[in-house]
Amino acid sequence: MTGSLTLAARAAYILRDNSTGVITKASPSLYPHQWSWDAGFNSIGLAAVDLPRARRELDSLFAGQWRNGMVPHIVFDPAATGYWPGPEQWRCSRYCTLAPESPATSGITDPPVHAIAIARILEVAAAHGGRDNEETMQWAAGIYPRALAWHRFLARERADKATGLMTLFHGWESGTDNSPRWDVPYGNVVPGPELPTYIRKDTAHVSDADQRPTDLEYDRYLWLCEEAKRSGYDSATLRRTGSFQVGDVLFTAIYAAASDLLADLAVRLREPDDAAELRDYAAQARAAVFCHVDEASGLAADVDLRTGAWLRTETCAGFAPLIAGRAPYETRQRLTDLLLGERWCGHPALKLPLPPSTSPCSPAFNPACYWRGPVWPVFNWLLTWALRRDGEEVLADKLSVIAIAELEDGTYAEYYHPLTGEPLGSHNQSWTAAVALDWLLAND
Ligand code: 2M8
Repeated sequence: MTGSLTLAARAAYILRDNSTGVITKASPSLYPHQWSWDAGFNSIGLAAVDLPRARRELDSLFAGQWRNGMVPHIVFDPAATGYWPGPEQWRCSRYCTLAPESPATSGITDPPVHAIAIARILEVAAAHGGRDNEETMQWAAGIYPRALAWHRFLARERADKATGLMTLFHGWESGTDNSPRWDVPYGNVVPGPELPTYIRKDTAHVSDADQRPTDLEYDRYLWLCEEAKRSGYDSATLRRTGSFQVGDVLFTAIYAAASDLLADLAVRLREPDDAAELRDYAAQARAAVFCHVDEASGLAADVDLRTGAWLRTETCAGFAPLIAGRAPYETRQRLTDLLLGERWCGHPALKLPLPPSTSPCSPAFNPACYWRGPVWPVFNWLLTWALRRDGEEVLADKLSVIAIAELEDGTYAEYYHPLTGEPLGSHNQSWTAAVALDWLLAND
């Protein structure tokens, strides 16, 4: 018990230390700004220790929302240095009238976990009762129209007509940047001579540059930023011109789950038309995810929208139907068996039975490199949250206990080596601390 309280206290200190007073930096030096889906997870962790700060975290993120409803993937802290590409590369308000001038933001988006966060914050507040609950309900009513505009933006501008999946124009939009799920579509991204020269900053913040994406990958990342900028940050133009266009099953599943929760909030706020609209978004997104389950592997497959080809690399995104919710019984059963089986958590070489970002059986598995193999605590949280939501408490509890055991060294790393348990990437990563807080405290 003392052990878990010490671990929780350390996690709370990390979130305090990473706070600028306005935002929570995704990590102290590697990511000194506010990332969109990190902010969602961070607010969930903050709810366990400081409800007003949890609410402020989402408020400060939505201060960067664009006039078309898009929540950008980064809201920049004007005082922070040391991250590249920064606001001077994106220059969003210069290239698109829909971007706010202040705060400066990036021009792409991130997985829509925010309604999941709002629902979790409301749950924690309801358990407190009294004034905390009232204030949080008032806050939820205030942020709701912004969250609705965000979900409408995705339905309007990103739902692919052919597959129903959410379209991404940059691997960063998936949050799983260099995952091998994107290797084939990235092969189509050929940086032109206009690619600006640049100096990477990220590799200076990790103990070994091999834990980060390669220089070729960074050329492609920057090239896609240039493409987005040239399109005026416009989805319709990018559908014609973008050299990277994928339908992402995990992003779509998160959207389905979040739309359902936002619909529940709409009901509480007596907005039945909105609720019906959001349920419809959820149903369509969920159906798209279920339609892309690969018969042979049992995992969901992304789609390269430029060719229509399914992308079948065995990554943790393949468990998307479990996140989407309401999966048909057989799909759910097969996926949980797969999760616990030898290709995933049951692989004999793993230090702990937790899902790596790529299956150790895949030829693409690289255990020390970023999204190509390490275990990501934040993904484990999403999975345990979804399992618990669907009544799979026993499995959710079992995975949470193991996921906490991985964090016992107190480094709160960004990701962990699945074969040795070594902490990798950034240490004191906010979302790792945040999910630990939720696991350790919020279910008490
Ligand atoms: C990582 O991505 C950023 C680019 O957005 C980077 O490498 O510079 C990803 O893990 C992403 O999912 C995460 O939101 C971000 C901040 O933690 O870092």
